[in-house]
Amino acid sequence: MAAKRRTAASPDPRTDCSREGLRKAVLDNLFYATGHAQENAARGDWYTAVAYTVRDRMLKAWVQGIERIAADGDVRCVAYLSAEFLIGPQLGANMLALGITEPMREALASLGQDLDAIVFHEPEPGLGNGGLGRLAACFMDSLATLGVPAIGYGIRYEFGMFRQAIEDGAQVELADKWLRRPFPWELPRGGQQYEVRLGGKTHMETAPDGTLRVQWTPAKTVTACAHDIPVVGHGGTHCNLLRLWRAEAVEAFDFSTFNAGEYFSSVHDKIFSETITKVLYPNDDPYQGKQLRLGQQYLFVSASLQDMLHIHHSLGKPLETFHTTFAIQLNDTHPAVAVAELMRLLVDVHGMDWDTAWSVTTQTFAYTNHTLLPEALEKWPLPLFAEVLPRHLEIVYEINRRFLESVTAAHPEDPDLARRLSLIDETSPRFVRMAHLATVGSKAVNGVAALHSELLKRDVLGDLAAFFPEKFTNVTNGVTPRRWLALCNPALAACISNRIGTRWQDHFEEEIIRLEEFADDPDFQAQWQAAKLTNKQRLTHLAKTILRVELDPAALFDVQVKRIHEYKRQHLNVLRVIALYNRLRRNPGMDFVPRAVIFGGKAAPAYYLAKQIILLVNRVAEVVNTDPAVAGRLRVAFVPNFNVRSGQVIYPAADLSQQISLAGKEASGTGNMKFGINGAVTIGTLDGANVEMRACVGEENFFLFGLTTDEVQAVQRAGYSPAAHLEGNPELAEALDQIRSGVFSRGDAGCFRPLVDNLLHRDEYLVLADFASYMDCQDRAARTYADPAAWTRMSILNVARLGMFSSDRSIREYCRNIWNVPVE
Ligand code: F58
Repeated sequence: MAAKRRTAASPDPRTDCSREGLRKAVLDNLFYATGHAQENAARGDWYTAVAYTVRDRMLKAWVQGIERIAADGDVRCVAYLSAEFLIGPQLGANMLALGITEPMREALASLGQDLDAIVFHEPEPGLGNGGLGRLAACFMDSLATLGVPAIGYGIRYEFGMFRQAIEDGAQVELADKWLRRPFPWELPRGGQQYEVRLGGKTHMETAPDGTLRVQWTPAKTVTACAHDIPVVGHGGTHCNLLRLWRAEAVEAFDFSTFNAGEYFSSVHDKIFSETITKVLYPNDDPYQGKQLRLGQQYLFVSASLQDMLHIHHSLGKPLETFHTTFAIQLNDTHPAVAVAELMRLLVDVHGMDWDTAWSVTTQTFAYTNHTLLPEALEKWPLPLFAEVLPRHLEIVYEINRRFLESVTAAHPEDPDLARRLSLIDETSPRFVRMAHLATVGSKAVNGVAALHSELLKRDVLGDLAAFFPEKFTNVTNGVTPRRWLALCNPALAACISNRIGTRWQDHFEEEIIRLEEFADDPDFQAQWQAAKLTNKQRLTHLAKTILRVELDPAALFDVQVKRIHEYKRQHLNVLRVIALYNRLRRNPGMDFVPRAVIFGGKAAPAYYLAKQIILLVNRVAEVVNTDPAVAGRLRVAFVPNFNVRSGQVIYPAADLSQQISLAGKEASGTGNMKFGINGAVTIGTLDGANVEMRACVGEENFFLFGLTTDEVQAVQRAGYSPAAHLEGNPELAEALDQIRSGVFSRGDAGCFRPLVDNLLHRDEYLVLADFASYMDCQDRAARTYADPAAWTRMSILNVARLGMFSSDRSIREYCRNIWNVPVE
C-alpha cells in the first residue's frame, strides 16, 4: 500500500521513465557511479551514467525473468549453447526495447548532451567471429521479444574479435580490450560458480551400493564464474539471460610452492586457468584444432550443464525429467562435447543407468549446422581429446560402440557404413568427429537455409541423414528487425511507420508486407529516397572522417561487407571494379552510372590469400580514387574494422547488396537479409538464403547471376580449367594481367602473384567461370538504377516482401518444430 501511495505521489527514481525522471537519474548516476560533476564529465562518463540509468529500468524485468526460469518448471526453458554471442552495442538497443529513446534524448539535450554521440561512444563486445555469433544474438533478442524463457550460455572472452587496422593497405590485428572500462551491462554472479576438471586419468571404483563407477582424477580444476547480461524483449516486459563464463583459478596461489620460494610456478596455475577464457579464436573457417580451444569449449559446456542441473534440481523435479525443464540447442559443434558431458554428469556423478541417461540426453539436445565446407567440420585429434578430456573419450567410445551396433544390425548389406558413420574418423591420425557426436546425441539436426539443409542431407552429412532421416530439418535464418531496421535506420523506420504504424517492429512478417501497396506511390517513393539519401550521407561522413575518401551520395552505393574468404569471392568483386575502371579509362565519355564500391570485413590472421584480397582492394582504391580520368565516377573504399556498430551505418546506406559466393558454399548468409530489409537490392548467386529471398521478392526484383550448385558440381566433375575462361573474355584477361604486372602494386610485379596464380591454376571457387555473367548482371543493375522510380519500387518491394527473414519467424519455427515450447 505504502509503495503504491509513493508511485502515485512521486515515481520511483530508479524506474521513472519520464524525461524529467531520466534527467535526474542520469545526473545522479553521473555523480555516484562515475564520481564526476556535470562540468568535468567526459563523454565516457556520460555514457556510463546513461547506461546505468537504462540498466536500472531493466532490472525489474530482469529479476522477474530469472525468477520465472528458476520457479516455473512447467514451461520448458530454452538453453542456447554458443561459443559466440556477437551482441553488439547495448545502449541503443536497450533504450529501444524499453521505449525510452526519445525521453532520454530530450533529457540529455537539456543537459547539453547529444544522445547519438553517447551511443556511438560505447565500446562493442566483439564476442564472435561473424554470422554464427551474430545469429545467436538475434535469436536471444527474438526469444525475449516472444516471451520464451531462455538462457544463452557462452564464454566471456577477455579479448574478443581483434580490432582490424589497415596500414599501408594491409590488415593489422590489434587486441580488443573491450573490458578496459567496466562493462555496465553485466552482473558478476558470485553465487553461480562451478568447478570444471581437465586432464588427468580415470579408474573404476565400487560405489557404496556395490555398483561400479568410473572415477575421474583430473590434472587440473578451474572455476567457471557466471557473468549475466540481460536481454530485454521489445516492449520491456520480458527479460532473458545471457550467462557468460569466465575461468578463474580455484586457488589463487599454491602457497606451499610459494613458501618454498618458487614464485613463478606458484602463479603458473592461476595464469593457466585464466588463459582459458582469455581470447576468442579469430578463425571463421576452416577449423583448427587447438588444445586451448577444446578447453574453452568444455569449460562453458560443463559449467552450463551443471547450472541447468542445479536449476532443475531446485525445482524439485526428478533427474529423469531433465529434458522437460530444458531444450538445449547446440549452435554448431563447438558445444557438442555437451552430449558426452551430460552423459558423464548423469551416469558418473548422479548414478543414472546408461540407457535412461541416453534417453534423457537425446531428448534434450538439438544441433544446428552452419557450414557446407567439409574442411570446416570440427574434428579433434584423438590424442589431444584424450589428454584434455580422458573420461569423455571413454564415453564417446561407448556411445559409438552402441551406435555402430545398431548401424550394422540395420544395414548388414553395407559393411562400409559403420566406418562412414562412426564418431571416430579412423584415418591416420584418428579424430573425434564432432558433427557425428552432435547428430547421434540430438533429436533434431537443422541447416540454416533451405538449400543448405538439402545439401547437408545430400552431401555433407549424407550418410547420417540417410540413417536418421526423421532428425534432419531446416530452419532458415533470420535477423532481428529491431536492431537491423528500427535502431540502425531511423530514417527509413520513420518513413515506414508513417504509413503502416509501428507494429512491424515486433510483428514484422505480418505487417511489413503492407508496404507493397505504396511501391509506386510517388510521395512514398520520394520519402523513401530521402531516407536512403540521409543514410548515404551518414556513411559518406564516416568514409570521409576515417578514410579520407570522398564518396558521392548520389552514386550507386554498391556494398560487400562480410568476413573475407575465397568462397565469398570478394576478389570477383575486385576484378569487376578493375574492368569498370578500364572501360572508363578507355572511353571517358561513356554513359556511366557513378558507383561507390564499398568493402569491409576481417581476414583470419593466418589466412594469407584473404589478406592479399584486402591489400588488393586497398591498392585498387589507391589507383582508382586518384585517377582524374574517372573523375570521381568510380570510387572504392575499404571500411576498416567491420563490426556490428559499423554495420549499423553501412547496411542502411547500401543500394546494391553483393551476395556473390559460389553456389553451394554459403550456408545461409544473414548480411543479405540485413541489407534487404534496409532497402538494398541484391545482386547474388543462387546460394544460401539468397534462393529464398529471391523467391520472396520476385525474380524481377533480384539481380541473379552465376552457376547453380548443380552446374558447379558438373563443372568440377568434368575438370575445371580456369584459364579457358580468359580466352573469350579480354576484359578479364586484362584485369588479371594488370594485377600480375604491378599496375595495382606500385610496380611490384611479385606482390599479388599468389592470388593471381591461384586464380589461373586452381580457382577453387570458380571466380573466372562466373565473371562474365557477373559483369552482365552488374550492367543490368546499373541500367535499372538510372531509372529512380523503377529502382525505388524494387527497393520498397524488397523490404515489403522480406518479412519472413525476421528472426522472430525463425524462433517460432524452432519453438514449434524442435523445442516443443509454446509460443504465441
Ligand atoms: C556462418 N558461419 C555461415 N561460422 O558461414 C553463414 O552462411 C551463416 O549465415 C551463419 O553462420 C549463421 O548461420 C559462421 O559464422 C563461424 O564464424 C565459426 C566460428 C567459430 C569457428 C568456426 C567458424
